[in-house]
Amino acid sequence: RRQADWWRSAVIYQVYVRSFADGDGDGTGDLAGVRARLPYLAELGVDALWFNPWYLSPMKDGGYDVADYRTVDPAFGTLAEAEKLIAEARERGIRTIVDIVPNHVSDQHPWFRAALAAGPGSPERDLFHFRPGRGQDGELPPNDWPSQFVGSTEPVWTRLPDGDWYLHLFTPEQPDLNWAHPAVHREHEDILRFWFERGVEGVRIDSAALLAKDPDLPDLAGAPDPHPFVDRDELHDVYRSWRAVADEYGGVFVGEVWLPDAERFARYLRPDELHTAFNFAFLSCPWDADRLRAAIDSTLAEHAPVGAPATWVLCNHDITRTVTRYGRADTGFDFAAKAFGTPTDLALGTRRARAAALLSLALPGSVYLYQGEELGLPEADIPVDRIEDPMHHRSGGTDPGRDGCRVPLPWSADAPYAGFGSRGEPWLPQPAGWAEYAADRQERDPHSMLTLYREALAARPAFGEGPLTWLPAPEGVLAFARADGALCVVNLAATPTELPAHSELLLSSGPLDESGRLPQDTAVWLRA
Ligand code: TEU
Repeated sequence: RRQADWWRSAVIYQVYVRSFADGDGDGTGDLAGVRARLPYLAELGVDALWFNPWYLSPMKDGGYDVADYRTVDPAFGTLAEAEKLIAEARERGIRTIVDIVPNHVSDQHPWFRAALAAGPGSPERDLFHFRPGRGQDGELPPNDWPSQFVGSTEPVWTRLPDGDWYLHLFTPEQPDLNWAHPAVHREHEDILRFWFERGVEGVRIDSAALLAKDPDLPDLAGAPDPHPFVDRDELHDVYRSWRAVADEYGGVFVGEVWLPDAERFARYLRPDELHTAFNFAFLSCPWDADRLRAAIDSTLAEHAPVGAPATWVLCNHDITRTVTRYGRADTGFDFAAKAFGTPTDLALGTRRARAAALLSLALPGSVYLYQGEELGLPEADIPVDRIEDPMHHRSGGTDPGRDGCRVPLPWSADAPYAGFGSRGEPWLPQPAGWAEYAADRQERDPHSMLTLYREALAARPAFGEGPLTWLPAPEGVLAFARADGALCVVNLAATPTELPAHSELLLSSGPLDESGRLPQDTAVWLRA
């Protein structure tokens, strides 16, 4: 594989720093913790690490409220330590991807503080979206836009004592930047350079389809076309400029582009725009052979014309953990709208998650692996008085929010707090039984999720870079070959299925039956 094209088929591990590993023992994950666990990540076999925002932040939205992009939050470490981490990872052949949040900043960012101080009509306010309200006394928000937090019905406008309202698609502590202002463009290109110069090789772009706004900020009622804040054409000029910056450094982008329309999505992946974007198709796909095959086919079809590799995502820091999702009757349909107390069959979910891991790792393209997925962690029930996620608080308490997939990782079965930190209680409580998932225990277990992931990442090069060909298979069975002669078969049907004759078994997500057939919810990798 050409080094320059590493991102076309990489396995990228997502590090939610706050919950990954705690180096200083205060109960919050940090860069020291990540550095100490680099041997674990190298052993796992990942190609790159994507770090959720590690910048200075009041943490009103887990660091997606950035107060200063050029400072590492003191809870996580220092800039010097980030540079060390990037270099040490590279020595182990692991690349670093940082996360940029261009739609908004923290309300503690110097720009927003200056805008507040400067008052209505000031040039400082032009960097954001400040407007007078509607109604007799300006007491009504300037428009009817809905919150971009699933489950929240709160307004996206907040009124200041001076009468002005400001726009925030997420929380009030995350004011939206005005992308019609040239200073906003210059600042972000500088931020990209800042991190590329520190050895970063990739950048994730948060909420990548939301930044541009219609300057008139029209109501959504009346269905203005084009949409006033989703997928606007101006964005493509932004990403073309960013691409030119990335190309100077050989850096790559992955965009968080949530768009239902395949053709509109693919526009972000044109050769002079983003290299890749997250494909969330599996998150809303039920565990059903026909539906999965359709999701795979449409994903590959939408990427092919622009020549961009597909990406495969089973989970991230916003999504119900995979073993839990697959253990629920409504598997995958309702991944974002969460509910308390949904019945879950974890044994079933775990079997399916193991099969899904082999399925996604066998497909053409790159794969994102969210920390803890390799341990088969379930979604945790967080006691309501401990939930921090603003999504919960802004839903009026009806939505459990996303903390259930952000619980500090279990490293050692016999250590306090399952080896996360040592002195301080973890920032989110670990549920009973968490130590059973500890990495050190799974390392010694040939049937653990961790062992499966290690073996899969080691065997994955067998699939090569070539295209996918579907093979004839019974109802409920997915079978495909890749150009290099490796095969993947997944059985979702109740009846066990025969494996192709004269093939060598490379890896299996679970035991075959006594006649050597593949049982339900099991996947295998074979060499023809
Ligand atoms: O998420 C973007 C986004 O649109 C989310 O609201 C998403 O729809 C939701 O989390 C699904 O459950 C990104 C980040 O990934 C998220 O963590 C941030 O809260 C959000 O942007 C604001 O920066």
